[in-house]
Amino acid sequence: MISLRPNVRMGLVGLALTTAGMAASGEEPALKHVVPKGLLIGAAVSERQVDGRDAIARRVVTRHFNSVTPENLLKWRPIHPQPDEYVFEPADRYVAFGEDHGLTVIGHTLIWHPQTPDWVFVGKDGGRADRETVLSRMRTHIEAVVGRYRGRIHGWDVVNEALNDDGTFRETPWLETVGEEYIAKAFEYAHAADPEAKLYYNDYNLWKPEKRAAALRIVKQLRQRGLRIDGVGEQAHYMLDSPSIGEIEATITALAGSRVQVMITELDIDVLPRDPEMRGADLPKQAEFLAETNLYPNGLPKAQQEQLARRYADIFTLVMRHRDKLSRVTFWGVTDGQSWLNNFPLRGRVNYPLLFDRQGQPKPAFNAVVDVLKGS
Ligand code: 9MR
Repeated sequence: MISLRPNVRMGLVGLALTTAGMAASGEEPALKHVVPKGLLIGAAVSERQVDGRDAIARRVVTRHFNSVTPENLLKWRPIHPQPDEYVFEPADRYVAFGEDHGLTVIGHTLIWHPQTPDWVFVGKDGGRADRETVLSRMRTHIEAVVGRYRGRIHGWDVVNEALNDDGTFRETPWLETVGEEYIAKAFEYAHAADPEAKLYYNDYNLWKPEKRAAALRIVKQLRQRGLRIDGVGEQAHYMLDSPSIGEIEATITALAGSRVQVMITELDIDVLPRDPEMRGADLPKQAEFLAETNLYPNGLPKAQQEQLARRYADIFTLVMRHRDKLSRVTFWGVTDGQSWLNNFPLRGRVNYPLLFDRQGQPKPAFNAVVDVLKGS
């Protein structure tokens, strides 16, 4: 039974949804202790959290989660900015942090279109590099990064966001220079660099049937070539009212039907209006957009707080129903204050997409999730 009681720690909101008998915040149950056995529960972490500058979020991670994904520090640009330059220190600290706290360490991501430096695609003459050059750079990068953490990073998002929503291949420099085979090559090189590592394809909006079908074609084609693929991640950057639970459920069952591990890899719930075309820096009328959509600069009102809690409860009810098909649920961030959604599509909106508030305190949504996980 859900009841309302005043909670001083929820300062901005004033009231917290809580269940009868639930411990006060600070003594709340650890998520990792209430998830079903065999289901990993993770969070994307930043450099600041790993090295302790964001001590609040770091504490939340070590208390509540049993898996971590690096939000940015393993992407190509930060780790391999120049052909002969690798910056491994942040990633070394990330992997050691995961090991020190007994967390299942995930790698994100090897091949993506943003965050890849221009030099990867530039040839000797300054024009587009040819196919062989790009493939050789891809191989060198994957061997260096996957090889360095062999046996320590449990699974890799090998290719990220290769598809458009209509199921066609996204036109990226990878596709232009190598052709569709770039996906297979990335999986081949990753497997060679760490034969024990699990290998995943990761994308968003796989609840859209055309896109999901295309992701399943990727799985099938990799297998037809004898290549390893262990899982598919649905990122799950969701809204309060979309996609529907039915659409998410159809995604889980369809992916599981292809005998891959199904993972929810980047879960968050945007409570602010989105640009329907998902533009970022090129959004027109930015000042107006900011003024009209930054709806809750001083705290999330109670009604929306409850709506967020119900949305999370519905999602975790689904997770529980399909726990035999899901291997991991990872949130994209730890506390509301550091979520990427405060800066997307524009910097400076105040968003509330996660289970922990800006002080690292559990929100009503957290209590709702715990209720579902405990089966109450
Ligand atoms: O949250 C990440 C943000 O800090 C970065 O600026 C951005 C670009 O590298 O990537 C964000 O994470 C993305 C993830 O790597 C892939 N799926 C979408 C995520 C949100 O944009």
